[in-house]
Amino acid sequence: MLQELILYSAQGSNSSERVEWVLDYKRIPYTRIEVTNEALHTTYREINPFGYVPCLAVSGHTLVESMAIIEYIEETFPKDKLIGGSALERAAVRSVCEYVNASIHSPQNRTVLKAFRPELTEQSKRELRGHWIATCLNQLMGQLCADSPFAIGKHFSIADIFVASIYKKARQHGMEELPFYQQHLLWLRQHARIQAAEPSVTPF
Ligand SMILES: N[C@@H](CCC(=O)N[C@@H](CS)C(=O)NCC(=O)O)C(=O)O
Repeated sequence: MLQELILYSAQGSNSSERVEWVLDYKRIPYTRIEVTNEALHTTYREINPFGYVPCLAVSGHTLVESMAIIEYIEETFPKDKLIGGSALERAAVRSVCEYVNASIHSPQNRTVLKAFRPELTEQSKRELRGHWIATCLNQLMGQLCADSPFAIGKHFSIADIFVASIYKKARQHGMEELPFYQQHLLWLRQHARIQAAEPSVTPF
């Protein structure tokens, strides 16, 4: 029997967007619950004590951390692989995702900036976040799209999802277009199935 999946998500959440893109690409049914900003700091703590989205509830378990959630989805719904190819290629996919998740996304997280740079205005925080993402993306560029217009190897993978989502986040923070990443995003959108699964409603 198909297990019921409940995804706790939030509009504008980069980490949640990754998981939604994976679930929708694989056409896995799930119930999406929008966690409000207020709930993030109050009632939602009972579901995820870290106070972060996304969180996936499955068979009485709650899974946190987008990378762990996506690995779980990939293992339990192996059709339409998103971490495929040789062991080396899979390692390369995971490296890109970890770089985006741990090195790009985490330091510019709202909670982190609030703790370390409480003096900044909202506008300065946005600029700092956008600038940080763009700087890191420029460093990452040399490792991407070596064998095809997809981020790693010749097929769509979670590396494409992580990269495209964080690039859109930089644009939302006001960063100018980065031609390499814009081209990558447009390439993904040329594939009907990938585009149909893209959760973002942003114009970028
Ligand atoms: N490494 C975590 C990051 C999760 C995370 O940072 N979530 C953000 C939204 S993208 C969040 O819930 N922030 C709540 C807050 O800052 O109060 C993951 O990949 O799931």
